[in-house]
Amino acid sequence: MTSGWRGNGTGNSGINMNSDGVSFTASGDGIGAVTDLAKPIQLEDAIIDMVVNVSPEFKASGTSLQIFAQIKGGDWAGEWNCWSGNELLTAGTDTAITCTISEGDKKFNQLDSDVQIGVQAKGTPTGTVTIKSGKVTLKQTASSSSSTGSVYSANVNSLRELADFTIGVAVSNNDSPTYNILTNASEKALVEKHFEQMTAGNIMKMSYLQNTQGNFTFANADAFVDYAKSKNMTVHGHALVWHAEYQVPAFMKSWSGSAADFITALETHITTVVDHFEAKGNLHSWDVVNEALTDGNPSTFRAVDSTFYIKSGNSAIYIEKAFLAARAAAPEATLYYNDYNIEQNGAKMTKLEEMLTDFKARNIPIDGVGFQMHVCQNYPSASSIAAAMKRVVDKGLKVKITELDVAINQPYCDSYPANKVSTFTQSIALAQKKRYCEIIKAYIDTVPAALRGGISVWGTTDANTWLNDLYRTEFNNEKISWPLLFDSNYNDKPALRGFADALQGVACTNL
Ligand code: 9MR
Repeated sequence: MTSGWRGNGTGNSGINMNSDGVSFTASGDGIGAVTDLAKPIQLEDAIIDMVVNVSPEFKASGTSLQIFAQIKGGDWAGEWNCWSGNELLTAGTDTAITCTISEGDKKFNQLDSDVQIGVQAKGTPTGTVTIKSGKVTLKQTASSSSSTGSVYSANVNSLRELADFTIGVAVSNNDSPTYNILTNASEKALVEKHFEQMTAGNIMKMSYLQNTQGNFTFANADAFVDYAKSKNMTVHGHALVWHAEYQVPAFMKSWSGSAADFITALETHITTVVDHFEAKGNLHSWDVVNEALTDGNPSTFRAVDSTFYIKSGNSAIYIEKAFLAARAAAPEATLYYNDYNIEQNGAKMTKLEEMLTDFKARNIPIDGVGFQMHVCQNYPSASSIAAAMKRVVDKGLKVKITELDVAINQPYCDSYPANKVSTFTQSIALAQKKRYCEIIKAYIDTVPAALRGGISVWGTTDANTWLNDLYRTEFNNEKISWPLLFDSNYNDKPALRGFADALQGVACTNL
């Protein structure tokens, strides 16, 4: 834990926060460490679990610890009955202690005040106490579709502060009037609190930037990138070249000139766009080519459904040309090839590996692979994900998770619709928490720090995910994919806690 805690108690000499936890010197009765849970917070009947480690001096002093919760301001009412006696503690050994917050008058369901929770020494202590981890489990269900107003708190002050690699999120600008990051205060608040990098969900794709040949329209993307910059966030550029029908400019689709001129037009797009955003100063990475491989076995370069392949003279040469143009325009930027399903470690990864080997042999500049990671709740396994990432790591290339989401319902997941989930129950929310944790853990365990390009989630809340749009018919217009870290009302989901647990080295559980 590196932030969010402070000392409490008269004469507290302060706390020490490092990767080991939060420590304080127990120099007197009531000395301890606390952290805030922001209102509104329904803490009544919540369980606070902590893992603590006390020094031999503390143990020898015979004193106890007390987890407590306290409503800030006013008369600072609190829960003080949670004793962890000295006999429960072993010097130098991690020990779990717990407290159920319970007050008859329910004043811990707070709308008006923040609540602080923490642990303090009682009696005449000496020595030090380290809080290795802390968890708050709220009583109410974690249903994100509930309209009861119940709110889950993942107790994460800021996700980005827990990670030593970049934590990002895809957001909209004018492609979604409702969820526009520039006008929706809730989007802004959430993005600014938890993330340090934004990816444009759509507006930096080709047709948004050069719909007609030679006519570049940067205003929307500029506003997006400038906003990020004003909040000290970087932008991950997405995507310079993508075959998907809806965003390939018409002039490219209907290209009737030579293949060589088509490649030149493609290079012009890349050079103009990368040059433009280089000048901003907060865009240092690009998805240069997106989804150029098929899902077949064996996988091949996409052909019949790719304007780029066809107009390049039925050739995949456009891929290397794109990387060369991007590198020329941005010598320092990190250049990624980005794709989906490669985490399943199959034929597609084999084809990708082949391309990486070939690029390396011929000095085609590429720095890493973007794993989109639109995954199911139960597939692929964390070990398959790790194995696929290792294949990229073994090439000495960076791995960035670029579009993470974990679908509860998805037509290609879990025998849908036979196993369709109709209600996002607490147990499903907690299973998703564990799944997020295991994915992040697989990434941390597999990708060495120097090769971590970071992790971005593909959207903020369950209300605004591409899955709801794409599968509108299958989902009968309901928003039932529930794939993200925040519910439709911008509240934390257990998934956020799972993400944080992995970052903090806490075991992945569905508790
Ligand atoms: O989130 C994007 C959605 O709003 C668009 O309609 C869609 C177009 O196909 O693209 C979505 O983002 C995709 C991303 O650009 C590339 N990887 C897959 C993403 C989900 O489809």
